[in-house]
Amino acid sequence: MKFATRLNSFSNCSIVETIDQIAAVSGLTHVDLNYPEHFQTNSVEDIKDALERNNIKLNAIAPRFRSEFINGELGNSDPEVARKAIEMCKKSIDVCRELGGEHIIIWLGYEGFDYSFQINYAQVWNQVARAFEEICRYGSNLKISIEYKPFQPRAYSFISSYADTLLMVGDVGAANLGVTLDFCHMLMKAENPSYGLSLVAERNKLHGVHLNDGNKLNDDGLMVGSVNFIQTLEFIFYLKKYNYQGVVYFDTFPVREQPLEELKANIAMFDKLDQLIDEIGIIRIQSIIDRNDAVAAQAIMFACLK
Ligand SMILES: [Mn+2]
Repeated sequence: MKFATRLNSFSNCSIVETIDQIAAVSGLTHVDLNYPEHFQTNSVEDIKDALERNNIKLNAIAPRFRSEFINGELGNSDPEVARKAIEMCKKSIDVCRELGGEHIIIWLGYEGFDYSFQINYAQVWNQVARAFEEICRYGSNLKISIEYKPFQPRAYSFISSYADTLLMVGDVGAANLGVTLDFCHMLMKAENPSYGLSLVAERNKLHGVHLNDGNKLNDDGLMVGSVNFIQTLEFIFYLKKYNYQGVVYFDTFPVREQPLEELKANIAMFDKLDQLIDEIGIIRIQSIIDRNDAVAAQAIMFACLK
């Protein structure tokens, strides 16, 4: 499996120093970078050198929209601000190409609303769809994906679930547009993560995975498998079943934890669950699912506890 991790927890050093540090962790193969925030102190060239000398690949660039977009990004009612948001996505595409990456992950944190009667839903939907169309055309040789989140920082995110994300992907109709699923965001929406994964993967639209854990209503960013063990096991089962070839990015927030140790724990937990699935047997697990018997399904949990 290909692994990447969130870099913002390594806040006491530059991005180049962070890349040098995480490269020492066995199993870490990729990095994701935020644009423009990760390019403030190190140039694209510096980062390229750091990736090459550490034999680490760039996976994705994630545009990060700052406070000038506080009232919305691609769907902003001010055409100048909406244009700036598109241009930032295009600039992310340029940087991604320069660094040999293959993926742009767009989280529209400010796209949403807090009050009834605040926005024109249909108009904003069409504006956002047209913007994605333009971005996908510009980045036609890259995967472009939408990372949804149900709320935070807005009371209601405009794209908030796997269902409305798939609806947007369908309305845009670009072959390179897909979905990045964030496990915590799915829990916040009270989704069962594997159900969403299955619907997205069946349509060949699973571009990215952010793995982490949490206590449902907040984007906790806790270590993989630390809270929702069986749902994480099921999620990894479906990643294997659909032969997911993308990167698993640990979107966790070690605030008090030593970030390198936390990264190692995430990789170790993923590998352990992956191994448990193989030991129990993909065919046996599938045969249990096909019986549609909840009591029989507990055998999977028992097998993990052996
Ligand atoms: Mn995420």
